Amino acid sequence: MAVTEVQIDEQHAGHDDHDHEHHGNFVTNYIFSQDHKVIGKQFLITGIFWAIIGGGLSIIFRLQLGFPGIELEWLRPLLGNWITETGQLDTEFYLALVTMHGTIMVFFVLTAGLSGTFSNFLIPLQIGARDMASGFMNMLSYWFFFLSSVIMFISLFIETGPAGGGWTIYPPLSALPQAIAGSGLGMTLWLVSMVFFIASTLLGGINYITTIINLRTEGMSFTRLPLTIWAFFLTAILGLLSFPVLVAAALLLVFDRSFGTSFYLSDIYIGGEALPNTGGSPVLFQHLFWFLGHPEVYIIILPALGITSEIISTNSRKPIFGYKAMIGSMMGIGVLSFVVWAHHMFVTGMSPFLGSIFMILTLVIAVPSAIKAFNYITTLWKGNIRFTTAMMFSIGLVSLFISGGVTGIFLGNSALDIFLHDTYFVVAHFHLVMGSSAFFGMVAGIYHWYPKMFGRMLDEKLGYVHFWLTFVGVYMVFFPMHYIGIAGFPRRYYSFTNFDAFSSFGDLNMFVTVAAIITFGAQFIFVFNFFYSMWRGKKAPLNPWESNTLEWTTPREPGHGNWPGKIPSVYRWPYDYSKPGAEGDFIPQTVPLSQTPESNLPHEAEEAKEEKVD
Ligand code: HEM
Ligand SMILES: [Cu+2]
Repeated sequence: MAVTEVQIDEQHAGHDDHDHEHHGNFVTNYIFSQDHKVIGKQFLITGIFWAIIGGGLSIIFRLQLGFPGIELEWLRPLLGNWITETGQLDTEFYLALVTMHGTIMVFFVLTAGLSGTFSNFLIPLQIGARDMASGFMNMLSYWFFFLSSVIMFISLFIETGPAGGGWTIYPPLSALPQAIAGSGLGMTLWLVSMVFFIASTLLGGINYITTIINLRTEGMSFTRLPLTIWAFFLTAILGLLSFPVLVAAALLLVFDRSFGTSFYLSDIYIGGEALPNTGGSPVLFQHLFWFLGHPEVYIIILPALGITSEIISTNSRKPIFGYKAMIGSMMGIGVLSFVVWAHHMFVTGMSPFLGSIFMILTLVIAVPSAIKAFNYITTLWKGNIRFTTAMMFSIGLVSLFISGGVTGIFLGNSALDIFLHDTYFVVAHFHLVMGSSAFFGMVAGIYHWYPKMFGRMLDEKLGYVHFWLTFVGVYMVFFPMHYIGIAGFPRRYYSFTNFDAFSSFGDLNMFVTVAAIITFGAQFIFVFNFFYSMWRGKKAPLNPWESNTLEWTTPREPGHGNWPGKIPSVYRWPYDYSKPGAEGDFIPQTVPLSQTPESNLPHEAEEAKEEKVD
């Protein structure tokens, strides 16, 4: 199937002498499109929509944390009965807000919005393919995500409210519909939505892997792939191996909820009455959840790291430092990410011996993570740095990844974690290392590839303002959380003012809330820039960042099939920047070695002799 399709496209593209598709109608071109570029943009726009919702929800619960008991009557038109008669935020709705914020950010924004966007958009363009292996599956992948989004969105508006058991949906809270309001229909919709979401991820992942293995253009060996592609490739493999386990966990949860089984339930008393369930274990759920959950955090960060590699190298005008070490460390992270999950469960009463095994494995992950951080810094070192907005966000990512990674080493020690678990210290850790870093990677990617996506440039001045407000903002929001966390401030509490011990946290919490509002507000500068530039931005030159990779050899707005004529062949790796002896400071991948004798390294001179150029 795929083969014939590709051939047809080849012919079609040969005749196509202008940039736009000239057949199909609006629906097939922009809605049910099978073109990877359109699908990538669909993921992006849906992701931006969810980021605004997810961010907005966090502002509502931050208001309660920063100003306990604050009067929120003005939100009644939006939240209805979730504002109590006395004008405060409902306690159970607070839990629903935290749950939905986490779910939306982790899955809809930083998985679908990040990986979905850039894997789709960049894989064919950077490996030199006309499209994904299966355009149809790719389209399904987006529409499953869309369906999942619609269901999750509906759950925000039902009478009993959305799921409220945390983004990790631990039973028994999630298993007993009578537990809290959100454990009823809201939880059911959460589960249904996630099953569609996982189907979407798997369809996408299979496609990414197949495309990267089979459809690379001539000369594009694995050791000539840009690191973005390596990152998307490994991410897709992680997703394919881990998401099905979440389906299993969810399915058993559905059985417990609706069909009277006891996989996760045992010895539960409600109002003095014992429930009939015996023999199950809520800890089983945690094992299944985190077997996905931990790889998931790397599914989120790896694409962002790949994007960063590409942007930092291009804008340092230097080859990426340690290309093979970067690939090796991503593989190392990938393998290790499957054997550390129980570090989220040190306090479940596991044997200290088992805990120490997971502790050692967890701390080993710090090694490949540190290799990546060092390689970014050594790439920057003595580079001829161009501070584009994308570059600023990429350097910002490196900073955030290090700041957040360091506290992972604290948490990875089981003895320390018993004290820190479920405090704001954990919240600080993962918001820096995953939340903010991956968000920075995503935004960097948008600034860098926007010219390819929309044929126009984003405004760089607005970009700078956006960067500085966001960079300072996220540190102001998440850094103080370490202090209140170490002091014992717990996560997922509606109210902390009832305890004397916690009364001293008021000031920092207020500071964090104000910073969060400013940081969230700053994102609208970006949203404006994004939509305004689509119509009014400066027209993009063909290769605005003077980059080596293949996507910049396509027309300004590539049509279906990406290259009007033959797909270009590739003769070198993508990081020939500032090569000694070369004329310019970059040599695109499409320039044969035999044309650059002045800059070839000895082994390249050998290769050049055998090179077939067409
Ligand atoms: C040096 C590497 C890292 C180590 C040793 C580490 C260790 C840990 C540990 C032990 C916890 C559990 C804390 C607790 O709940 O008590 C944790 C939580 C978490 N980590 Fe990391 N981490 C590292 C890097 C990362 C990275 C790179 C990401 C994401 C990209 C990440 C995302 C998370 C998330 C999302 C949670 C909290 C999940 C939740 O309870 O809701 N971590 N980390
Ligand atoms: Cu983990």
